[in-house]
Amino acid sequence: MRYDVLTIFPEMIRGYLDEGILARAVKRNLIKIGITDIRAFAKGTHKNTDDRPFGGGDGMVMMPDPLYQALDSVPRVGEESLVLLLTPQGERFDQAMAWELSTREQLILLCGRYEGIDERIRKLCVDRELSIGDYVLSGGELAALVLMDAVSRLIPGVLGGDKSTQEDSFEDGLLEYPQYTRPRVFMGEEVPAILLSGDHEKIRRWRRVQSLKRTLDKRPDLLEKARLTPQDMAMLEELKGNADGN
Ligand code: 4HQ
Repeated sequence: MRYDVLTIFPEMIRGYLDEGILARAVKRNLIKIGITDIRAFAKGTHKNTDDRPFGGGDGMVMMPDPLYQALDSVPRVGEESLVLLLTPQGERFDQAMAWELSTREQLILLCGRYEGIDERIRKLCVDRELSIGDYVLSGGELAALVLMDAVSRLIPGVLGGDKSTQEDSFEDGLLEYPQYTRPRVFMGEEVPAILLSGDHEKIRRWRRVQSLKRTLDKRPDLLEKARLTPQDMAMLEELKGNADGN
């Protein structure tokens, strides 16, 4: 996977990518990340990338020319490259979309600032508009980082073992079961005895029940899309029967 991020704040992207899972993935050549400074394509002594909106009103709009030139400067790899714009108006980014995007050869991420970008860039250059959630960010940079993080961990080899990807939250559409590590007693709170039993089949079942309980309790909306076995369904019916099942 190759990502190209277009931004007027390249340091914001670099800072995050210098550490952690993504940095390791870059070192191992599992992903490549190009950062393009939109300001490098701005003209005039002030190198402006934004201007006042036609028709008046508050705020500034990113000018089309620097964005167009910046996009034009990005080398296209393969036939599978996509230009994505991060915007609250986009389709909601979720785990299913992360899987879908992870099969692309190249993702070009356009990060807007201010009130957004000139509409003609959207029309001429953008393949898909994505939103990471219903809130307003100060720019698309954090959204681009969120997307790159979620997509990269689905690329084989980016996480340690391949299995952890599958077992993680959302891969079956359920929330994670509770986790414990040493010590066995912390502030008087004990680790559930079953986890110390060594009975792996019992532990597996306990964890599944915990995942189902949590999802029912905290995010019942997720159950509609979850991948559930007949046993899961039966367990859910039982859990729903309990007044306030804990
Ligand atoms: N933005 N998901 C960029 C967002 C956003 C979101 C606000 C993006 C401002 C200029 N991006 N503009 N939510 O809030 O992706």
